[in-house]
Amino acid sequence: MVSAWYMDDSDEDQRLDHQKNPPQPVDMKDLVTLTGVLYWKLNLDSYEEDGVLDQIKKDRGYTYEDVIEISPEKLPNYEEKLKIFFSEHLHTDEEIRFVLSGSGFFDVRDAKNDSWIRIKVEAGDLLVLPAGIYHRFTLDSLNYIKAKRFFVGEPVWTPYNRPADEMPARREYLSSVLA
Ligand code: KMT
Repeated sequence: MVSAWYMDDSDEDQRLDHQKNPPQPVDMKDLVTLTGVLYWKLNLDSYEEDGVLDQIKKDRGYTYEDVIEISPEKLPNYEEKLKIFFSEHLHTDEEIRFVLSGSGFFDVRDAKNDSWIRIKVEAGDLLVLPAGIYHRFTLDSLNYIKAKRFFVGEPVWTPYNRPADEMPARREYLSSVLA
């Protein structure tokens, strides 16, 4: 099950949970209001036939898909890629990930107060990060994730590292979440 919490400020290993003391959980219902992030839990045994994923793809116009597998053995330039994933950035399009196995953390900024919210994803979790949201990704201490990636049309993976406050995607994101 996906869960989310406000992160502590420690510089310890990015793969640790980084819960505050005491923990400050974020309800998934509140996550959409605070950040615009969307979340579905899919059934891994039936998602190919049960129509739930097909409907989401249809509703949101996802026409492209591939699979990314991240582990020291599977991903070329693993260390370099992980550094890029964990640098705070935004994209001009949604980032859509459906976790098939393994786990990891998507960190997103609370749009109002700029605090980090850590979202733990596991197998069956489908997450949509809106265009223009500042975010980053890390593996957890299990060091493995496999996920489907979706896109509307030809994929553009370009990250724009923070600061990117003047980009239209950023401005549009803020005005939709803070409205
Ligand atoms: C990205 O763009 O940050 C990634 O593709 C890494 C996360 S995929 C589980």
